[in-house]
Amino acid sequence: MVELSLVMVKPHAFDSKKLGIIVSMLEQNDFKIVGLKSIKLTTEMARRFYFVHEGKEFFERLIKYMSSDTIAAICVQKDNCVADLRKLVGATDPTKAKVGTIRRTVGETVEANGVHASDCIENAKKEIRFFFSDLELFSFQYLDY
Ligand code: IDP
Ligand code: MG
Repeated sequence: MVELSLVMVKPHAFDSKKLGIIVSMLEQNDFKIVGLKSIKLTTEMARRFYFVHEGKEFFERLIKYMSSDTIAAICVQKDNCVADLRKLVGATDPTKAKVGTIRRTVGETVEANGVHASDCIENAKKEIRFFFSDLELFSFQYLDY
């Protein structure tokens, strides 16, 4: 089934010019880029995006980090997109991510692990809506709400 998912290029990866490598890896693995923008998150936006982690030990550091500099939001489309993207992105800790995954390639630490990827279809829809309007996505019909 055709699905959409959301990739976020984290601040250190964007700042160290890894956007191109990340987009290349996505395209080489059959993900179609259907929306792309770069913005700087406010702390309030970062809190909203990561609200499921509120209360965890790393939450405040994560919010500070994610709102510290420019990020890129990328909406991708593919069959089985959400699960395939998580596979291509790899484990949260880049040192544990398999060779050939995005996090193993561009990640530095657990926090600065290069990219975020949606973890399920429902969250993908919410996260895409967080960043993009219909007009900014040429495949918005797959969001079905
Ligand atoms: P995920 O990004 O692989 O889905 P989550 O558990 O959803 O991993 O955590 C969200 C983000 O929070 C991670 O990508 C990572 O940057 C950060 N994070 C998760 N666990 C830790 C930790 O133990 N220490 C520091 N940062 C963490
Ligand atoms: Mg997650």
